[in-house]
Amino acid sequence: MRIDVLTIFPEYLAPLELSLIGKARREGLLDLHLHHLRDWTHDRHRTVDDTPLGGGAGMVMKPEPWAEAFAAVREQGRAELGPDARPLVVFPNPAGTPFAQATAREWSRREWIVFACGRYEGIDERVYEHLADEGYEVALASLGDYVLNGGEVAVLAITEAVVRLVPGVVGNAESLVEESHSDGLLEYPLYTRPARWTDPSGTVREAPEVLLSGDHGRIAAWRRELSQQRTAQRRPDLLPPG
Ligand code: 6GU
Repeated sequence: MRIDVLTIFPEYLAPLELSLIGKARREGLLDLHLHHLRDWTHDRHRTVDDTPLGGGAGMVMKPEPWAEAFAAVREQGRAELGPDARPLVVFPNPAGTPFAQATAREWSRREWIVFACGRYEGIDERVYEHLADEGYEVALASLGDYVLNGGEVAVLAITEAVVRLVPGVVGNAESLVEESHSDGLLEYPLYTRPARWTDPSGTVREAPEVLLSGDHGRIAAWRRELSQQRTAQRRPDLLPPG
C-alpha cells in the first residue's frame, strides 16, 4: 500500500517510523511519502493561508498550493504504481463521516491513499470541487465529535488503524479477529498468570474459574456474554435496537 500525506507539519508524523508501522515500511508492506504543502507555494513567505472571504475569525487555506500539490503527488504515485492508479484522497475533518473499524477494513484493501491535512479554520471549498472534477475519489473522515487543531493527529490514528489490517503487518492475524469492534461488540475482559494475584493492598484477586477449566465451549460462551454485557453498559449505541 502507498500512502502520501500532505501537511504543513511533516514532523508531526514522525511516529510513523516507530513500532508496527515502522516495521511495515521497512518490510515494504507500506510505502509512505510525507510532503510539505509549502513546497507548492511560490512567494517569499511560502503562504498557505489567507483571511476568510466574507469576514470571520481565523484563516482559510488557499486553494492554489493544494491543487499543485495534488497534481504533483498524483504524478509521482502514477510513476510508481502505473498510469491508471487512482488514489483515495482523505481529508481528516471534524465535519466528515465518522471513521470506524469498517472504514479501516475497506481502506486497508486500497492500493493508494493520499491524506490532506487541513489546518486553521479549513480549506477553501473550491479545492473539493476541483478534485471531484478531476476524477479524484474524495472522502472526509472524522475521528469523533471534538475538534483537533489539524488533520495530522487524525492521520496518525487512521494510518495505524488501516495499516495494521494490511495482510502481513500484524504477525498473528488471529489477534485481529477477537478485538473490539471486529464483530460489532466490545472485547471481553482479559487475564493472564498468575491466576491468583495478591494486589499491593493485600487483596486476593482470582481470575474467573471458567478460564482455567480447559472447556473451550464454556470459555467462548462466557466471553460472548461478557462482550455483550460490556457493550450494553458502555456502548449501548452499538447494539441492535430492542
Ligand atoms: Cl479527522 N480532524 C480534526 N481537525 N479534528 C477532528 C477530527 C479530524 N476528528 C475529530 N476531530
